[in-house]
Amino acid sequence: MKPYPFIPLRFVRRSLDESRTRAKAFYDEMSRRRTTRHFATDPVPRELIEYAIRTAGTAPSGAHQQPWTFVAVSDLELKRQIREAAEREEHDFYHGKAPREWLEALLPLGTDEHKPHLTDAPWVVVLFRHAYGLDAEGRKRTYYYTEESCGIAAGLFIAAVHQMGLVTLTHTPNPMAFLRELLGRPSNERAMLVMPVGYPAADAQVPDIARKPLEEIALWR
Ligand code: IYR
Repeated sequence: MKPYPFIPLRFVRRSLDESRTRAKAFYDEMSRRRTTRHFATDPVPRELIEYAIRTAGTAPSGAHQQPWTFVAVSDLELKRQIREAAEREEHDFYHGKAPREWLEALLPLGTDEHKPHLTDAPWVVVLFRHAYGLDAEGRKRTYYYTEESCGIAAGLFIAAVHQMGLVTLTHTPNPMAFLRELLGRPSNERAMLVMPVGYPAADAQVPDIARKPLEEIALWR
């Protein structure tokens, strides 16, 4: 492949004061983000979902291969099909397939096989990871660090959703191969995360949990 042409970096150098203010404001905003399983059915305009996906698409990726597709589902019938298939898989997960240790780890969060958020939320966004590339002739092209790249993109998506005043939930049906079929995606794509997006229900609840403080997650050498 040919080298890309290089262009000057557009960069705004901020004063330290401004950086401090922005750093704190962004952290304060992100620290208010919570994952809830209780969604309102209130509609959300597609424009907002487009911005969240655009933001996700700004993620850095291995060799700039951008190995992601976001399928945004608002069609109620399709959401019903996703929910039905997910609940079937989850039922098996919670009733026999999951190792005891895994179920014990989930116990405090109170999750189960019922996934009403998949039909309550106005949007269900499914992130597909491209395990490899496919060119126009159907030849495979190796992609690099696709898990990391899609993980970063998902993080930016979640931040964007929060920033615009909506909530999302990272749902991982297990297994999730049914999504590729249901959403008609090609053989190189693997469903990675299902993210309902919308407003929280008026009576939405969240577990009373705390995040690890800085001292526990950072080391300075
Ligand atoms: N996929 C299941 C189980 C589950 C697993 C983890 I790790 C979670 O943090 C939460 C749920 C489900 O979505 O219920």
